[in-house]
Amino acid sequence: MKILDEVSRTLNEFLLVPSLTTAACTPDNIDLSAPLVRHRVGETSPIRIATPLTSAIMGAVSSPRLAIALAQCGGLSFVHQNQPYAEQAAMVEAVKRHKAGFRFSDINIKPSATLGEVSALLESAERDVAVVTDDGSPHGLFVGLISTDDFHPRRHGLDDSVASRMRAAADLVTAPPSVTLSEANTLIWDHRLDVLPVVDAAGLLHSIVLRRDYELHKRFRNESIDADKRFRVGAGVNTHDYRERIPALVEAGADLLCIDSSDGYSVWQAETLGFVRENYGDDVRIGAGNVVDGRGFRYLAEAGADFVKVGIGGGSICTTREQKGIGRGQASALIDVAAERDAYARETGVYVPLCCDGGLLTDSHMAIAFALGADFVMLGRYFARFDESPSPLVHLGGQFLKEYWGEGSSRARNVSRYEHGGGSRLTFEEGVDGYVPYAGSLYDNVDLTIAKLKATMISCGATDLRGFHDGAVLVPVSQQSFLQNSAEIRLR
Ligand code: MZP
Repeated sequence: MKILDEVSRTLNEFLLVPSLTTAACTPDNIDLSAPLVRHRVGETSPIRIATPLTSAIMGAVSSPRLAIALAQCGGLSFVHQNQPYAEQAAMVEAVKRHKAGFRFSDINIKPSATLGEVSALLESAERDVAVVTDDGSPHGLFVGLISTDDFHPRRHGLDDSVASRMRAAADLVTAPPSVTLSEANTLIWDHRLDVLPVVDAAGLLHSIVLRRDYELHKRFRNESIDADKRFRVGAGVNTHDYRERIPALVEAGADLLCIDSSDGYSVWQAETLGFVRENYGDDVRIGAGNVVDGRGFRYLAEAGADFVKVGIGGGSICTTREQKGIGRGQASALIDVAAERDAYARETGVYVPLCCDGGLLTDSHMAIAFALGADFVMLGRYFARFDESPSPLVHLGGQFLKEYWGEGSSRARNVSRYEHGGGSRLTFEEGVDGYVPYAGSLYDNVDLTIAKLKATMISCGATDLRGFHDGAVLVPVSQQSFLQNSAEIRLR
């Protein structure tokens, strides 16, 4: 027997102490991009995401709709594996079928060009967006966006609030294709529009023009897309049917795989990783987990894992700690595993990224996780609350709620994740089936989370996540100061 010389700590038990904020620390200058897969130290990871958020490998969370929305915001979803592999592969295909992003035109377009001419130009060049460089008006420059095929707000990454602003604008003012870009600009500014719908003679939406400083412009630069202009998507696999499931997912176009297990420190995971390396070399990328200490990390890293997922028992719907007495506070687990990741990188010259999975209940928990060394985070409860998650929206006791259930609950019966040696039966539950407060659109909430993470990094004098971790000064909070952190308690 061995008893660790520490207390198991959660993310809630730490605060960040600010460091010097320099002139370089502005929101636009902060880089939240993260490596997803192993790479040589000093080189760039072959798969990176612009926003370090991934969605949990859960039936209540990661559907094609959520995967597309999250990819549009720069993150990545892992489609769940608790279903026949043909159905999971179909979900991956559904994400990959959508054409991603906007192709920006480098054609120099004059403000005197009509909307109809610009549209034809873009169509022939197979581009979606024209940046108009000078319209000579006192209002300055603007970006003209002309969609060359049917305009769908979702397909073009517009969230609900933007789509409704667009509908409101269409009630207010529209322009025919004969209008010049310069005239369109004047209309935009006179009517204070974000978007100007261009409507043809039959009254059908033909294209739209965006105001120059339109925030959408930035979002498209962040989208998680492949070289072939498809949204990127990940998929969960298990250690049982991987010989059939992995080829099906690879064929469907999955960009990244992850072994989905509540306890990843097992020979079965090494075997699954071995299967991938043997059959695909480095062409297929696969993460493993979950582990909570350096031993688990090293075992999986040496077995070839592309990233390692950290966290046992911390998930919001998880009862593993009560049922089996297994787990570790998420902060303690991260501190231990991040130290091992860095030691492994020094010894081998190979960096294996860490994913902090489970129990991230607030945006500040995410900030603490990054400060403690997570490269990216995986979230279940967070995404389950949004419009885009597949779970039903219900109205109970005057409140809007979304259903959310654990993979170890009787509802999910994810036996391949919660193997108890009971064959295809779930011998006992390790998760609950409940509700989370409905929180609206993923797009709006991810924007808010990004704004908060950037604000934290600014206070800590960091401009990227690695610098944030390296320079972070953290302090454990006492029970008393923990209580004082709550404004509600201070106000009593
Ligand atoms: P959270 O974001 O809801 O706190 O946690 C999500 C994570 O909890 C998942 O990514 C997974 O690792 C874990 N999970 C999923 N189902 C269960 C369960 O039924 C669970 N116990 O712990």
